[in-house]
Amino acid sequence: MTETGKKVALITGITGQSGSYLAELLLSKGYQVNGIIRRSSSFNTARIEHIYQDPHEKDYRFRLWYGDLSDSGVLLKLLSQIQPDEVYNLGAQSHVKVSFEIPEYTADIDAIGTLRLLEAIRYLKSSCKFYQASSSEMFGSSPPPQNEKTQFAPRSPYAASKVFAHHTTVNYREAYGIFACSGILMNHESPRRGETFVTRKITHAIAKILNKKQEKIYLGNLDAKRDWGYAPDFVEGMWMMLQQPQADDYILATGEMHSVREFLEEAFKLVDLDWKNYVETDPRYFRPTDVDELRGDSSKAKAKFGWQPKVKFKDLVRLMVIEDLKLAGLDPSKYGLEARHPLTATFLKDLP
Ligand code: NAP
Ligand code: F7E
Repeated sequence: MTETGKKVALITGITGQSGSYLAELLLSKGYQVNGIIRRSSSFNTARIEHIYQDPHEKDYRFRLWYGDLSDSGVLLKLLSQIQPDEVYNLGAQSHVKVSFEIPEYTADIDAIGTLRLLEAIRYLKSSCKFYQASSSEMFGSSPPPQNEKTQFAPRSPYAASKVFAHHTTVNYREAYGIFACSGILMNHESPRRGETFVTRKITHAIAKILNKKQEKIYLGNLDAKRDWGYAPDFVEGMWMMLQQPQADDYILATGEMHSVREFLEEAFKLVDLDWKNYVETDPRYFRPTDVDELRGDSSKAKAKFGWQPKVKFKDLVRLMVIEDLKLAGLDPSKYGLEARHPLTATFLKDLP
């Protein structure tokens, strides 16, 4: 708590898709939000520029600190300096395909990075609550529907690292009484999704195709099926987990499953194009092992704290296409689409 009674949050991965929405959500709830960012030779803060605040202000509501999940010393220092009430560990090398190319780095950040943070919390005897960004990728080859009891069967260095981080989170809860929750989240997307993840790659390409700046889109496995939800819905679930009387692990999911091919069909149809004329497969986008089917069962989160996603597949595709058209300077109404989808997140309208 700050002297003026604000709850204090610390977010790793604040520059990422979910970190940026979570920061907005916490600000709208009156938190002081602190985020760890990596030093980079060019700016990587585009997703949080709209909430940036001059660091010289007293009783600030938003501040960024340099750090890295590979650096135990800085994690210890920041935890003891910031004294957070809630820590959200969203930082990760989050790209599954890339994890096959840089497996050791992925494990260092996604697995050992989580251990470093939990160990710093334990060492400092901090009473903060801890959220771990676990992933449905951990289920790998276990068939759907996946729930909290489904066996983990990871199919990538990314997934194996997240399994380690999940078990470490549970262990630190049991061994040291830390209020540590593992949120096992199915894929969540948004207009802020990185452009190399398949949903955004498609909606981004559609805008470029319409602008005649791209002719084809090259993809890998079109048969993979995912449970795609909307990132702002999911960050609300993260926060809700930490407000419960006891720490626990929860799945967040929409319960719907669609293939990459279905995503293509739905997205191209919105701008009156046939996806088959624009898509080619390129072996470089296939993974040595992929996850075939993910469809989550989030009935525990619904029963315990009433979490339910507001945005399902069709609305998600539509709002991502609309936002990418706008970003490319195109008018969505030319395609019969509204200028802003009614379900697009607006956490900041309540900013105190
Ligand atoms: P994202 O957009 O890729 O963001 C990842 C964040 O982690 C970025 O802020 C990145 O910083 C930061 N990061 C990377 N390496 C780091 C390091 N060495 N030290 C500190 N921070 C580092 O991912 P996201 O989609 O927001 O996902 C957030 C978290 O949820 C991740 O842990 C991801 O694995 C997990 N997750 C995501 C999904 C999903 O579908 N989105 C589902 C389940 C779980 P830079 O900006 O500097 O790169
Ligand atoms: O792939 C197939 C690909 O990279 C989805 C991360 O946020 O969600 C994400 O991981 C599917 C896979 O997401 C391309 O093979 C086809 O089967 O968008 P993606 P992901 O691997 O599911 C989980 C839950 C996380 O935790 C991760 O952090 O789409 N696919 N063609 C392709 N995928 C990509 N990226 N690019 C293609 O060209």
